[in-house]
Parts: sequence; C-alpha cells; structure tokens
Amino acid sequence: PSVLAIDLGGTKIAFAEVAGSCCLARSQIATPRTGRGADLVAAIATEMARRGGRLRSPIGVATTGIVQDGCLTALNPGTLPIEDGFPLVAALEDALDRPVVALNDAQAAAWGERLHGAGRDWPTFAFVTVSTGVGGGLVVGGRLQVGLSGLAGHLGHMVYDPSGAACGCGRQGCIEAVASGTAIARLATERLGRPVRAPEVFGLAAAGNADAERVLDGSAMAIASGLGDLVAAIDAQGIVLGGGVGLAEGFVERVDRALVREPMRFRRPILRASCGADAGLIGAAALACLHQ
Ligand code: BMX
Ligand code: ZN
Repeated sequence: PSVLAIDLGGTKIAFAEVAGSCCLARSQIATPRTGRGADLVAAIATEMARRGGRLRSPIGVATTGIVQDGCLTALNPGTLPIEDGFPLVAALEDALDRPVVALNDAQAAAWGERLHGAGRDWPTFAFVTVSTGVGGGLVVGGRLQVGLSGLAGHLGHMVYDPSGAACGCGRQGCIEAVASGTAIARLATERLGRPVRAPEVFGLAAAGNADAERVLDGSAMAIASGLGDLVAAIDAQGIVLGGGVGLAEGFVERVDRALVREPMRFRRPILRASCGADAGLIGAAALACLHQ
C-alpha cells in the first residue's frame, strides 16, 4: 500500500508514491514563485491531473514554511513568498478532492529519518537540512515536535552571530543567514566579486580556492554551533544532516572539523540523512498513512 506525498520547496515541487521508505512514480515541477498560494495549488492540481492515480486516498504534504492548523506562512519569505496564513490544506483538498495532511518539510524529514533512516537508533535528535534555507526538525523521546504554532524545530533561525546579516525572518545573524545555500552564494559572490551559486562554491573549494573554503567553513561553523545549542536545549544524541548543501561532497566532514571548537560536552555525532532528498516525502507519507 502506498500513499502520494508531495514535497513543496522554494525551487521545486516533488511528487512520489511512497511505500515505507520506497519512493516510486516520481515527478517534479518548478515552484511558481509568484507569492500567491493559489498558484501553488493550481500547479499541483495540474501535475496531479497529469499523473492520474487513485481517487480519494490521502496525500501527505511536506512544505517549506510554517504550518499551523493546515495554513502555511513563510518564516523567511525569501525562501518561498506566499501570503500569511494561506489555507494550504483546505485549498488542496478542494482542488484535489482528497484528504490532505501537511507539515513543515524539515519536520517531515526528521520523522522520515526517525522511522526509516539515520535517526532509527536515536529517540532524541535533530534533523538539519542545509538547502535554500536551513530547516530543522526535532524528535524528542521518540516524538516529533511540531509546536502549537508549527514553529518547533526551526533551527535555522537560532542566532549564530548577533552582529551578522539580517535574516528574512526579521532576526539578525540567524544560522540560515550564514549557512544556507542562499547565504553561501551571497557570501561567495561578495568575496569573489562575481555572481556564483552554491554548487560552484563547492567546486571552487575542492580546487583549493581560499575564498570558497572560507565561506563553506563559515557555514559549517554555524551548523556546528547550532548542534552545540541543541545539545544544551534537548540533549540531542546527534544530528542528521540533509539538504543539497548538507549532503554535498565533504560538508559533513567540514561540520565535524568545526565541532572541535565546541567543548567536549557539546559535541555529538553527525550522520548523513540516509533517506537523502526523500526524507520529507517519506515522513509526510507516514503521517498521511495515519489518516487512511
Ligand atoms: C526556511 C523556512 C523553513 C524551512 C527551511 C528549509 C520558509 C518558507 N521556510 O527556514 O520553514 O524548513 O527554510 O526550507 O520560511 P528549504 O526550502 O530550503 O528546504
Ligand atoms: Zn532567521
């Protein structure tokens, strides 16, 4: 038995039929970045019509942003522009005529990793995704933490450097403002004096470019400091790292090296997300299954 899961991100929307940790019949579309939730729903409905599929079975949605009572709000509108409190679940149920459950993408991924991935042996851990933004999900005592307003686990918005760059969320010097793929591209562009994107920064660092090295080390140091904070906050047994940047060549090792700045008591293991980019789909599908 499989359920349909959708991962709604800042750049792409992924679809798959998910059975346990297995994702089949994948498809992907670009995220309409118009700032209108209705355009997201229309794009999803078009793709769903193209895919066909079983009627009325529930759909699990993992989405960037804060989900409260089925309504979506961007914490950092730079990651996904959308009107505050957009009724995502109601609009999708209307458009697709199927039950929909939705939660934050990194919360979903934390749950996916807990059930089927690198968090299987850790009742208390944090999932951290370094991608367009820096997302997070907390599992404490075996339970996924969502929070009353949906904000639990938004680790990218813990402050790393109080005199650092302004973050799209309104705080200053958030981990996301230093460590995300967006921040890496911005900081590298400043240092190199020409526009570069995050994947290129990894290539430059591998070729020995000192500016690119600095920028990636800055990102890794912010993540390592965040891990120390999570040990202090919930006694996290470790972190599971995911996302395009998090899973990029050498990044986990870079965070490991940055961890030596932390006192012993605040150091914990860092594991790669073993569900990879599918963790969000897998976690959202598991939640949708409960509604079957
Ligand atoms: C942002 C925030 C989080 C999200 C994280 C990673 C928005 C729209 N998103 O911190 O909810 O989990 O980015 O998102 O405010 P991703 O799209 O980079 O995976
Ligand atoms: Zn922030």
